[in-house]
Amino acid sequence: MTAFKNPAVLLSPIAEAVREGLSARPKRLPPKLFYDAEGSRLFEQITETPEYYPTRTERNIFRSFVANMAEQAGNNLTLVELGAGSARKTRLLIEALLRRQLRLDFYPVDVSPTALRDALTSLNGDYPSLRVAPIVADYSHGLPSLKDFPGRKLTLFLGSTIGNFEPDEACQFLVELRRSLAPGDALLAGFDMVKDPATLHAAYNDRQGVTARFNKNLLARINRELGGRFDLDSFRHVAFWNPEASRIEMHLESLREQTIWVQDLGRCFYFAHGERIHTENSYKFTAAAIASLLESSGLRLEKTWTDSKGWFSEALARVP
Ligand code: SAH
Ligand code: AVI
Repeated sequence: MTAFKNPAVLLSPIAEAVREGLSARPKRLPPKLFYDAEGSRLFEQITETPEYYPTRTERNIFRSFVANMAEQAGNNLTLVELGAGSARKTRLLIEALLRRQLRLDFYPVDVSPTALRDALTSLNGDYPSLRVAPIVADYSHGLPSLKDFPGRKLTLFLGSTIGNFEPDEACQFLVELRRSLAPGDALLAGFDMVKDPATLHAAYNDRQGVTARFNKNLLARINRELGGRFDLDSFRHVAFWNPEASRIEMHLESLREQTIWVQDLGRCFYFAHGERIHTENSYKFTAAAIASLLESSGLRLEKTWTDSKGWFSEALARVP
């Protein structure tokens, strides 16, 4: 009998998504592919640009209301954070919870090991009664079974990352989240609000070009991981507000007609001059849209907090 051996070279986990997305019409790539080590680094840099207001605004909401948020969330909580990234803002909530309970377990979940390493290094050691247990996982492929984690859960989904789902996917995701939690558990989610188009446009077209580099890193990642031959200078970053769909759209536009070879996929992809790859939607919300999304997912909206300009909102919802 011939013994079966696993092949020594595994195809990168992004291969199927890239093959499928670049074969689609119009071409698309899922935004979760942004976050390799370089993408996570660039995202952190975006949050520091003067134009990208969401992170700063959400942090200010936390600074103003975190004690009230912690009180509303409940007692003796276990903290889970989806798409935690470097978890910088989460510190404020961790400190507020640790003022109310003796110890805290924190499970940051992220597809990016680099981001989680960052979270772990920045938190560990600072809080003796905090235990951090990072989980590398893709939350769009089934959530970790949160019911198995001890205690009453507070799940965080910050930064308006929920806005990177299509509306039906966001609802489905929340239904799945509700089912993976127990009655009485809570969700604290951040939502970026609809605002004047110039502010929205600037946030995704920063003057230093960090968002453009973040977007183009998708092509660089295909080059690194799949032996792609993309010339980054022959694509341009395109981001605009689509008022009908209430979303910012990001695309990469081919500046000439070209055919790109991707070694590990064993094929090339044709681009017409001006053809775009749709790389991200970032939906923006109204108070009514937040209430309707949470309620149609079977969650009970308890309280919202916002900044003085109404640019960003934090919503606490509970599993009935
Ligand atoms: N919550 C942080 C980071 C937001 S950036 C903040 O508010 O600043 C979005 C984060 O979600 C990234 O760290 C990215 O790696 C992660 N992410 C995106 N799609 C994901 C997926 N499908 N599964 C798990 N993590 C994902
Ligand atoms: C993570 N997510 C909510 C960000 C957003 O604003 O949609 C990702 C991002 N894309 C471009 N800039 C930031």
